[in-house]
Amino acid sequence: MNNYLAVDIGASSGRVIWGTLQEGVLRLQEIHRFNNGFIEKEGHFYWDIENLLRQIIQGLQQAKRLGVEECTLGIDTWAVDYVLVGSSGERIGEVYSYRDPRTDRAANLLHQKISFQELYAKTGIQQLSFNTLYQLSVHEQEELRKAEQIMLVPDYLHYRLTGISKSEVTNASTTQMLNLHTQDYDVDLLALLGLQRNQFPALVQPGFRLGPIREELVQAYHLPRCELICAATHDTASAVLGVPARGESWGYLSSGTWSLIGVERKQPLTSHLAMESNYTNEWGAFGTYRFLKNVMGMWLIQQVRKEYDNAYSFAELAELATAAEPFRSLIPCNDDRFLNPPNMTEAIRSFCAQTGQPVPNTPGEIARCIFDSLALSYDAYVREIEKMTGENLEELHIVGGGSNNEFLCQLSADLLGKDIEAGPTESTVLGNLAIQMIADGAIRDIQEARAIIRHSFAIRTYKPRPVDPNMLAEQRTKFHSLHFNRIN
Ligand code: LRH
Repeated sequence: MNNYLAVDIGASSGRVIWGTLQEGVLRLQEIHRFNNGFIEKEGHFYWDIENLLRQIIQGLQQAKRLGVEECTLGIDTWAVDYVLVGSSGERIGEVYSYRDPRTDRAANLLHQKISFQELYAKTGIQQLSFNTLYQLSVHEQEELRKAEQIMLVPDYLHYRLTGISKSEVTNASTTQMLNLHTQDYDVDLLALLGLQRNQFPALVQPGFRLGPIREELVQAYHLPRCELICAATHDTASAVLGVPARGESWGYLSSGTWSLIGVERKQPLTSHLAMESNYTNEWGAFGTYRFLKNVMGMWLIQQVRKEYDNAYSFAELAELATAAEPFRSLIPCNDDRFLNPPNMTEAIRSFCAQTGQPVPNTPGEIARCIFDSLALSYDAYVREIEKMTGENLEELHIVGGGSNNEFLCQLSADLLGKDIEAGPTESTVLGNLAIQMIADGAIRDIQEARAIIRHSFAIRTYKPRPVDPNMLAEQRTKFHSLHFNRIN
């Protein structure tokens, strides 16, 4: 029996999970969990990359204590953020978080040199203020000049563990610097930033065998013998691989800090409407594209929960929301004001006040406002995706931590009038492991992996309940009018 380890690091926590495949059943064991989050220093936000490395090492040590002598290992993290590496392999400067305010005006400035239309035609990537392209455009010139290599976070973790630097495509596509036509970094875009192609490692596909963990690390930390295999290193790419879908016409909602809502396609979709409505075409494993929309997801409730000093669990907040008056006040979840406000509860309340809506006061009212707004976003975007692709989505899968939120799953099913299949919560880890298992021949292909996931984990179906059509039309109109800005 082979041992597969997945390191999955999100914006708020990371895990090391041990996966095994026995008689066609995939089993997971969480062997290490740690917190993640950005550190604030003088008005800027950074990741603690050294701590992430330490935590991976600790997870590997724990695996060894549990009897794992040999394994493969795949790493996935959130997208877009990067590390600059100097000529002797040293890290240059801090690793900025994508929620750092330095990019507030970066897109506007860059669009004076190249229009968003041109950028979209090249890359098919949505405009998010924090795409790597925009981040690099405002990065300290001095540091950039010294950077021999620019690596995205998981590529850098690979590099530190193996000494090998590659640029894995699923995550690289989120830089907004890959050209859909040449299938490589776009040298003209790089030139706009004063960068060169050789500052970025060679692109590789998920499943690429990077090699063993460096011997000195194995010896110094008593690690198991581990071969690193590139997972789909963008967590959303892994999450979509882990969707237990059947057939062709399904959509997904990967629900974590972000809600990523979309479809898997064999071709990118860069129509005028897709561009205007700001849909993205992130690259997936096996030559697929994730045509999706980012929705400011559980981040909204995570922040509110912190502001109540974690006095309520997520389940309690959902329960309080259930008891609160429905559709009393709504927010445009994707508005930049909610990206990283000093206080989320206040940002929500002041938006409601400014727009003449009742101001939510209690935790239940705030949570209800967030969940109603999220469900209306899902409803609007699924319908928009169906319109743009010309396909009716027969199944909508909610995967990730948010698939545990019964209230939100049921509300989304009701508004959409569609069955929702919720689970597994661990789809990102499962997608990460699936790539390793396919790479070593234990699983034939992604269809087989999805079938295995489907029968290895509990999946719950939410059937839509009847909804008053007038109420639905009214709320949809209200939601639409709040999202006045098309680039959201
Ligand atoms: C989700 C995610 C998402 C990106 C964002 C930066 O964790 O990777 O797909 O847009 O973080």
